[in-house]
Amino acid sequence: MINSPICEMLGIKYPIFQGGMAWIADGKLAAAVSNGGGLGIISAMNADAGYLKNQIKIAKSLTDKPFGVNIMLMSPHAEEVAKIVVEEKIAIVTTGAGNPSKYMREWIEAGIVVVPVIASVAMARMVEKSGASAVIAEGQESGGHIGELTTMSIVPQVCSAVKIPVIAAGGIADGRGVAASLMLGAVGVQLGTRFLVAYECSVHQNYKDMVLKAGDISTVATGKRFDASCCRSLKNNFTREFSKAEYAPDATKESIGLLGVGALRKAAVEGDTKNGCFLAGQISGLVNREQSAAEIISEIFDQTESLLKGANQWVK
Ligand code: TUI
Repeated sequence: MINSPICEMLGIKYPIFQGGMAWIADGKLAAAVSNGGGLGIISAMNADAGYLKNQIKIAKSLTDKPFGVNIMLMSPHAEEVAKIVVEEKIAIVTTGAGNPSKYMREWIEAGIVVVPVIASVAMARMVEKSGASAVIAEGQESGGHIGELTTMSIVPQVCSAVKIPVIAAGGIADGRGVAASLMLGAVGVQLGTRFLVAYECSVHQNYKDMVLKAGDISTVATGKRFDASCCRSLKNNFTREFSKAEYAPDATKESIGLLGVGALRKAAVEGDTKNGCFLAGQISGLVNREQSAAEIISEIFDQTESLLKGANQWVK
């Protein structure tokens, strides 16, 4: 049995979070992960309060275990969904793609456990000061919006810089990744890509098939030229067109920003393999099988346990 301080803090069996994947992480997936002993997370993505309320209702109808909500701070509806998590008495909030400090007082006063996703030591220190209970240190192996550092580099540096517990994210899909994360000093992990192919994940089947077929070099990070919105996704016609436009001499941050509008929906809802943006992590090549969320979690932690039990083979 693998157990860590984050399990007691959040009331979960296994120290694993499901990533708050926009257009993908809905109430049904979150409930399945929480029922499997992890922490399911609903993505508030760029939707309004009504969408989030409905997904919370669905999750509450499917599980009595704790689950979280991820607030994407670049969302135009961030202010209103920040209020909904208080009203709905959500136990855990994770944040992404920005600095959550302006909301933290209100959330902490409401008794919410706040766990920001950060991509640098500076941001980890800042959110610790603002009262975060833990941080998710995310490496650039992740799908979606990413920072500069790799998981191998960011996790130990954040662990050395802050006193609060650190969760590792980016490039983790099995027990080897979990065991390695624990060795780097993390007390838990967050996985997105592997849960994308869970039976309970409602994303379009074409999206799942793209991940299942992907290999080690199937993803690309676009948006580096205008560094505010670097994003990792599976290579396809959309990423090729995006890269061409990004490096055109007359490209601007604004013109590039507009190209991505609607592309996540096209991928996740319509399964448009040509024009959709299929956010996925570099570990996609290891994700080859559809399973239930509970099976994914128990398989990962069985493997973690046997690896850690065998670890002293290296100590002579
Ligand atoms: O946020 C993510 N992943 C994402 S966000 C996204 S974009 C989107 N989502 C929904 C609808 C429409 C668009 C796709 N994937 N991961 C967490 C994460 N946060 N990674 C990196 C960061 C981050 C970056 C900068 C956190 C803090 C930060 O601070 C910036 C600053 O102010 O210095």
